[in-house]
Amino acid sequence: MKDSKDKPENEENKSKVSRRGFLGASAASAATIAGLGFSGVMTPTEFAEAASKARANSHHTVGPGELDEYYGFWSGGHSGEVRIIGVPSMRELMRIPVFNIDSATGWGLTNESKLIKGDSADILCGDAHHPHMSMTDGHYDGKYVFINDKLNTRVARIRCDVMKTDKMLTVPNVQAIHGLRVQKVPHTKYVYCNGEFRIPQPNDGRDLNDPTKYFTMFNVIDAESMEMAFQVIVDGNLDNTDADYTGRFAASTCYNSEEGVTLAETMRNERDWLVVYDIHAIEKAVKAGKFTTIGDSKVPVVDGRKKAKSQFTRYIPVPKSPHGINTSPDGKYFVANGKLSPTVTIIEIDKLSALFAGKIKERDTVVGEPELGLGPLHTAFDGRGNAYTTLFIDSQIAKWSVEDAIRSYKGEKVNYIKQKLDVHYQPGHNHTTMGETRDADGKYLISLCKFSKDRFLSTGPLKPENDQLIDISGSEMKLIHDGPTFAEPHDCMMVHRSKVKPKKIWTRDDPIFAETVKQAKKDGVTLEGENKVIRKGNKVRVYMTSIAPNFGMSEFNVKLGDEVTVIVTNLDRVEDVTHGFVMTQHGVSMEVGPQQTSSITFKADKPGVFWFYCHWFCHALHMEMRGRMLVEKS
Ligand code: RUQ
Ligand code: CUA
Repeated sequence: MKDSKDKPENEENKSKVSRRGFLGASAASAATIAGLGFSGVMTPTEFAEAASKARANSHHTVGPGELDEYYGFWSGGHSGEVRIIGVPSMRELMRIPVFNIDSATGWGLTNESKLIKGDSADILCGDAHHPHMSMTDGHYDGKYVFINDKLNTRVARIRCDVMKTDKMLTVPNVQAIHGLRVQKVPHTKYVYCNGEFRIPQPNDGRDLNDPTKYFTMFNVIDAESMEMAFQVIVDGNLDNTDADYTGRFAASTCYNSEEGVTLAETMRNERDWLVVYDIHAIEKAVKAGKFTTIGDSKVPVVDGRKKAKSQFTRYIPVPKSPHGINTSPDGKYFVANGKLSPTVTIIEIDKLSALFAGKIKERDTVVGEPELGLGPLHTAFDGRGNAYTTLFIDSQIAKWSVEDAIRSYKGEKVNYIKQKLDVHYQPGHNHTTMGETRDADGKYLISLCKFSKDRFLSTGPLKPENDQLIDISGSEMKLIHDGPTFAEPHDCMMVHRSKVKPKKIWTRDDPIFAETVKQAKKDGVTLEGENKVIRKGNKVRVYMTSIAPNFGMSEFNVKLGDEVTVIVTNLDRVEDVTHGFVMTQHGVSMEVGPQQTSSITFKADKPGVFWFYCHWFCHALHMEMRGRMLVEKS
């Protein structure tokens, strides 16, 4: 490439020069191509052929019809959903609507989904951040993925056998659930999640302008029942959280130790905290009835504030507005990421019992504080002793050795930084394959970059984010894929495909539609074959079956003003033959998978003929899969 200074400063040029890493990338592909035996100058066609050969030879390529090695569960951020991404192909395999509404599946519209959403059924948006899978003895067990909704203070659960949301809980007495992780050992009995914002308690109009009375809490949810187990009052604002590998401790990063309300107020202190919770001590107190409650809520609350001097918490000072907290897969360390400090803080988990016993001081648990670069946000591990920390401001990932950082803290002269890799741009979370479990396998690292700037064709003022895939299997990190994504993958987790076993078709006794089946029984309808209209006053229930390419009913009559519920049971047993049911002009749309029952309720608010049809392409006669609703004037 010619020196850009020789050329006029046109747009094209400017953008090339601004693309940091461009030269590096060209050099790398040139080297690969050279390895294929080309020499001298290539024609553009030769170059393209060589480049595609180089791609095909790479072991990261997943060809058409081949399967990925990992399931990735991606947060959809303020789109409110969760996405399943195949790794390493980075193909989007599925979207799981959670806190959003979804036109294709009818999530948020069907009776089954409204029942699952419960008290928040009429909330149509959400801000999903942290998807994490349940574990048994520190290994992923393929059962559930949990995810928070910061916006409406909810936690949802996805059942991995059907890849659908099956539970949702609004967490009481707190505002904005942010960090979320699961208990790793002995199994995921609890989901841990942080209430971020401090509010009056109860938040019923009292103490509006007296922030000294505000507080927030650490929240513990029973993973199986998805009901609150207990809450812990804390100082400051909780950010992220993680759990240890003994089952006894969890920890949250905590900023705003100043307990200020404005930005300037919250930035004064040089150090904030890592709050460590002794889950066993809290469980014991709750069992013994030593707790309070807030307002109308019955959830047990214990006081873990500093001034309470309890056995429930310890506050370890760490610099400065720490953000991510990550447990190393060997179970030895918590790593708190400094955000406004160029450091991360390594805390030895083995020392926590002594801290809780009062034998050592808070800072005595700190065994390392390596300086990595500007804006450290999150750290991931490869299971070989290396850590990878995102540097938001530097737009880099720093690879460093945990043990070397600890030796350096003791005064030895060692260079703990192994490599810094440019990413594009401003990374937030990063994650390694299996890296949050004992099975960290050090194959791939994902950098979830908040800005893509010039990496893709422009999509106007709103640009995609950029999820970059990095090969970490060798001694150096290698960037291998740019992946544009819609708002906003905060966080993800990658689990080996051997751990996840989805069903091929629904089973008729699935709890997701159990209530609908119960109602049918009350109505005396056999869902597996009967087509019937049942009227009670102005409430009409229309039961119909579907087998490609027919609905069990080609027409039904209702009266103007009726409340109509359509219940469709898909009798097909063939994998991948999903039907849909939509009613024209009524905002009615839902998925009906093989052997699934789905139902939806709407008002027949205009007289006339309305065609319903199947909107999920199912058969050569899919277009013909339809019928009429006749709405009589009265
Ligand atoms: S946070 S960019 Cu919502 Cu997970 Cu760190
Ligand atoms: Cu059934 Cu399309």
